[in-house]
Amino acid sequence: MPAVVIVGAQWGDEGKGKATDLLGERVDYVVKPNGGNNAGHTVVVHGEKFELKLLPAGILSPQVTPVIGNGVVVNLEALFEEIGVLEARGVDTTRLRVSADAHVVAPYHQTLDKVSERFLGKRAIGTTGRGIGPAYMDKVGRLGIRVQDLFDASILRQKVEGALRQKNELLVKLYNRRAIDVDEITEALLSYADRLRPMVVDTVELLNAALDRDEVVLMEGGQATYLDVDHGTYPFVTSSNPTAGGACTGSGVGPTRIDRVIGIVKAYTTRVGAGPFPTELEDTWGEYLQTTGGEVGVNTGRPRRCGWYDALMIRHAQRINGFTDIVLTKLDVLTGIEEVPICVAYDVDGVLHHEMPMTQTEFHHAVPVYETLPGWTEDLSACRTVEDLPANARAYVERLEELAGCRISAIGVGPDREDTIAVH
Ligand code: 2SA
Ligand code: GDP
Ligand code: MG
Repeated sequence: MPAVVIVGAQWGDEGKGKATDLLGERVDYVVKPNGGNNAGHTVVVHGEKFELKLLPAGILSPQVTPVIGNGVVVNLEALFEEIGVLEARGVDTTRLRVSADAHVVAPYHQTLDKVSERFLGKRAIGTTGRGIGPAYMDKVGRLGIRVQDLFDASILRQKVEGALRQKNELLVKLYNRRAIDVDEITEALLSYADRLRPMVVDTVELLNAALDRDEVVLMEGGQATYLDVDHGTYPFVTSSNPTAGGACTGSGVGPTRIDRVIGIVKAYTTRVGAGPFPTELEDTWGEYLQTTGGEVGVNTGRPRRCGWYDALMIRHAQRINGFTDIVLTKLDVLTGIEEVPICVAYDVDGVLHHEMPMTQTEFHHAVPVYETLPGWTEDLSACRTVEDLPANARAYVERLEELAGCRISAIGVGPDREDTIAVH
């Protein structure tokens, strides 16, 4: 079996971590192709809760080799902290492999993330403050520091000097901050070199050789489709490509080797940070979904904004990513709601849209048009087949499948690995 890609279809936190962990039993490599420690997954294994940020969810499956791909931006302090926490809980992390081409998030990236958000005022993106945007800006601007640079002290110093020349101008003159010292940063980065060395390999070769041996490589996109810098709700996006195409560039696995793209779709919608959100509920229903769904950011502890399911977004995500199938998560959270609304169109200044509008202005003005389906009151957590689901829950799933134009191959009915229905 070949390469499989997992993509979030909404604004993140759809349950990608659980889906990856679930598939982990049948895969050999789990690759993180984009993002950094702005991600956050909660994975529950036999009742034990693990919170992962930078590490791919595959780290929890002993037979899986977890890989940090070239498209990731790595905060080394965060990496070793996370490794330390997992090791203390008995998880073996020695299988971890890191691409020599991945970029490093330096302390000044975090400083710049925070000051630039403050500078934006009301127009702030609501970033995670982890320095992700500035690290990707340096990558594209050819001022980045790569993991391999840590193994050549003189090159590293030159690169840090080059990056700081520009940044110190910005920090001192524009943001009224003190200049950052080249030696201090160089030494700080070099202090990780020895620990990092054994993990660093040519991951492109590693992954393609595994595929040549018919091993299974799972690529797990961080964040989600509508946080994609190209396809998301720009500028309220992250600075990488979490969509299926980004999994190829972020791992060095060619598109012809991928034969399954799984869209992870929550049975309702959530978003952390600023930006438009047509089906957002700013009433007691919003609070209900937030509380019942436990919708709090893993990484920053921010409460997630909540709203009803948006069928236009999922159909558009299906186009961008070419999903072969969808994993629907958190269906159990909707239990007890008498009538479940599904957004099937937008009213944009009096004009009805049945597909995602072309411009951001229209999306900002979109007022959801709902159809409602009868709800269910039965507890879903023990359901293991589609037939176990109450008829109304089944009808809701079937309607979502129809609106998405894509097969739903699994349904989440609880946070644990076991709380899943495989659809045959
Ligand atoms: P950034 O920090 O530059 O990537 O922020 C830019 C936007 O991307 C959003 N973003 C996220 N949205 C949902 N979940 C994310 N990760 C954490 C999690 C969230 C947390 O998985 O639980 O703990 O807050 C994530 N990472 C980035 C962010 O909110 C901005 O809108
Ligand atoms: P990710 O960023 O996409 O991996 O998602 P997060 O881990 O940030 O958020 C998803 C949350 O939903 C986590 O707390 C999961 O444990 C939980 N979860 C995943 N699938 C289900 C499900 O089917 N039902 C319920 N109730 N919780 C789920
Ligand atoms: Mg998350």
